[in-house]
Amino acid sequence: MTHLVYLALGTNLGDKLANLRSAIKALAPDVDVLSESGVYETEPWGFVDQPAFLNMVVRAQTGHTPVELLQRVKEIETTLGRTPTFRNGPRLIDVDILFYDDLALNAPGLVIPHPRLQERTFVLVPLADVAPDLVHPVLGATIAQLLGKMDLTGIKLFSS
Ligand code: PH2
Ligand code: MG
Ligand code: MG
Repeated sequence: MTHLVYLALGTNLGDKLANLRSAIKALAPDVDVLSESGVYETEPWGFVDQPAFLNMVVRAQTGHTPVELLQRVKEIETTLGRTPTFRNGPRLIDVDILFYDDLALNAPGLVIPHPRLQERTFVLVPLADVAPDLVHPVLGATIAQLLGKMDLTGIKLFSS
């Protein structure tokens, strides 16, 4: 049984583009990437006094359950060299599960869809590259509709 998932990637330390590439490479064979958004340079959100981020989104397939997928992405973050900081603080690599089929899950340590994606242009803009017509299973709006309400200052295409 394969499942369609969307993952958000973010990095603001070290060689950011290389961090994104390494994370995507490390997803195989557990997660089969079907398409990639552009890479966006984004102003830090939440805690502003830190370097700019690079953000992107991938659309992918996996045979893993949501919890297995979370364990796998956490392992990848650690293998790539992520060390604990603080909430919204700088990170070498962050891989977040945005959607898993049209599942709505609220488990300790794992909420799907990602509970804050609709507030974040650094997620919505790249997500709209790969899935503008995807309907958010809880909010009932498409990604393009969610993005339509947002102020797009502080985000620019870095590489497509
Ligand atoms: N991630 C955060 C907090 N703030 N800001 C930007 N621009 N991009 C991110 O990926 C990001 C952030 C926590 O995960
Ligand atoms: Mg995150
Ligand atoms: Mg995370």
